[in-house]
Amino acid sequence: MSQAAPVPAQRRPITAGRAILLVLIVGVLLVPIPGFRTPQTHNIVIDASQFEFSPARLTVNRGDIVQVTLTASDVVHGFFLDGYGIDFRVEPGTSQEFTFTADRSGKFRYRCSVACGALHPFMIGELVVGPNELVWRASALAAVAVGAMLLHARKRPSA
Ligand SMILES: [Cu+2]
Repeated sequence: MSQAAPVPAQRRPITAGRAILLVLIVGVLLVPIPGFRTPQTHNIVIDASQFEFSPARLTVNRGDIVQVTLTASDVVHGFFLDGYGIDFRVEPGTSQEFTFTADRSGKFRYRCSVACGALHPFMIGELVVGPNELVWRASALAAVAVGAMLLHARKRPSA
């Protein structure tokens, strides 16, 4: 009887698939994503007038610090930001400054909170808080993982 040769400790060969997976993971973790930086500070002047805010749309990333200088160019106006509980009032010719951290992703309306005339209910703006870089990287990593699992499952011979 011949003894079976001992099976050598398995060395996992680096296959092309594994190499590609490794490159993808490193890429997802390290490649800079255009448009994303560490949290920024935005200095924004918002002018309120009958019956609009200027600008009427703000776009920031989650985690950014937003420093607002609110001015009113005709009558008394207010600035109420949904979801953030921010409400300020500004007299014409003066300014009101406030700062907040955009710590919630999504779209939030800001509206005038002082009855300033006939079209006051339509005095609305929008704050868009995009997801931050960490969310994008985590999503991309999850996508790579799912892709790798699907490929692996496909390669396996069915029992
Ligand atoms: Cu108003």
